[in-house]
Amino acid sequence: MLAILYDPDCLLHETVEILGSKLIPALESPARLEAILKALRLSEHDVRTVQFSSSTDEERFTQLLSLTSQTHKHDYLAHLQTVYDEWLSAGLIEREGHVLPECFYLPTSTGKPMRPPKDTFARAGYYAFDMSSGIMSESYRAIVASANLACEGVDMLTGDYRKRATSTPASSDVDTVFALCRPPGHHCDGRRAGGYCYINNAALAVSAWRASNAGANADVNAKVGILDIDFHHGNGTQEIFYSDPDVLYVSIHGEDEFPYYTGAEDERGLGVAQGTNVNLPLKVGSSIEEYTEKLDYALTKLVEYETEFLVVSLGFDTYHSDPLGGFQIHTEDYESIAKKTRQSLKGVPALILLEGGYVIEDLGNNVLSFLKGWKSVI
Ligand code: Q9C
Ligand code: ZN
Repeated sequence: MLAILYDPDCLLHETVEILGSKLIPALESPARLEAILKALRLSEHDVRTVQFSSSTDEERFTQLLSLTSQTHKHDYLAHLQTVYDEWLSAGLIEREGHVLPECFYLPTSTGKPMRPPKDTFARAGYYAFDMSSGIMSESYRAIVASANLACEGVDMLTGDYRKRATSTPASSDVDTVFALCRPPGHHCDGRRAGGYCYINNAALAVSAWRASNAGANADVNAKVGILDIDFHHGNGTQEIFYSDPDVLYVSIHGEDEFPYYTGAEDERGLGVAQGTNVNLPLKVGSSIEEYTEKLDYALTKLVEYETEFLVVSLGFDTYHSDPLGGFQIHTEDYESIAKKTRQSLKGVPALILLEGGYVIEDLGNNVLSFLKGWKSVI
C-alpha cells in the first residue's frame, strides 16, 4: 500500500529569488503543493495530513533535531531558526522581508578554520551557496514540517507509526510513502542551504531509518539506495554520503546544469565508499528513450547493490516545459518511470520525497501519472 503525507505548514514558506537583475517570487512556491493536493483530492488518493507543531510536540521536535544534527551542523540549524528574527531586529528587513546572502564563504590558503562572520548580515552568505535559498518569517516552520514528513514516512514504513497513531488503521501494509515535502532537500549539505533546499530530507530519512533499526536490534548499516530523479544533480545528498559505503546514491540529471560544479560521471565516492556514488548526466534536450536508458542502468545498480530501503528524490522539473529543466519528458512518461522503478525494486520499502517541478498547471497530473505507474505494480 502507498500512503501520501502532507503538512499544511509546508505551504507557509514563500520567498523570492533573483532572475537576471530582478527580484521575483521564487519558482519554488506554495502553489506547487496546492496544485498537487488539488489533483490528489480530485482523484481517489487518500492524503494523510500530519500537522506538526514544534511547540506542542516537543519530544518529536527534539528527536527531529537530534536526527537532523547527524547531517547538519548545529550552528547551521541555529542559523536557519534565528536569522530572520536577527535581521528583523537589526533593521535589515521589514516583517515581509527576506534574508538573502551577499558574500559567500571564501576558501583561502591561510590555513585558518572556517568560522561564521560576526556580522549578522554577512552570516547569510556563510550558510548558503546560492541566492535561491531565501528565508522569510515562516520559512523555519515549513522547513521543520517538511523534514518531519520525511521522518513520519520512515516511521510508517518501519512500523513505528503503529505505536504512535491511535486512530489510523494498522499501517503495517504500507510499503511506500510519498512525502509531499516542501521546501525540498537534495541541494543542501551539512552546512549550506541552496537550490531552494535547507534540510536534506533524504539524509534525514536515512538517519531516521537507521535509528529505527537500532531500536529494533536490526542491522543499522543495512543498505540504503537513493534514486535521485530530480532534473538537477543532488549535490547535497552526494556530498553527505560520499564516504558512506552503506548508501548508494544514483542520480540522473541535466548535464552542465545547476548546481554546475557537481554531477560528473567521475564522481564515484571515496575510500571504502568507492563505487557507491553513481552520476548519470544526460544532455539537455534528451528524449524519454535516452532517459530510460539511464534509468534502466540506475535501477540495475540499485538492484545489484541489494538495496534494502529505497529513497526516491522525485522532481518533476524533468518535464518538457519546465522553466528550470530541459528533458523531453511528458506526463505519461512519469507512469512508465514509476512502473519501471517499482518493478525493479518490488517489495523494497520506499520513501518518495518531493523535490522540484515548476510547471504548476501540469504538476498535479504528473504526480498522478507517477502514482498510477507505481501502484500498477503489485
Ligand atoms: N532564478 C530544485 O529543483 N536556480 N532546485 C534558480 C532561477 C536554482 C532547483 C534560478 C534552481 C534550484 C529542488
Ligand atoms: Zn530540480
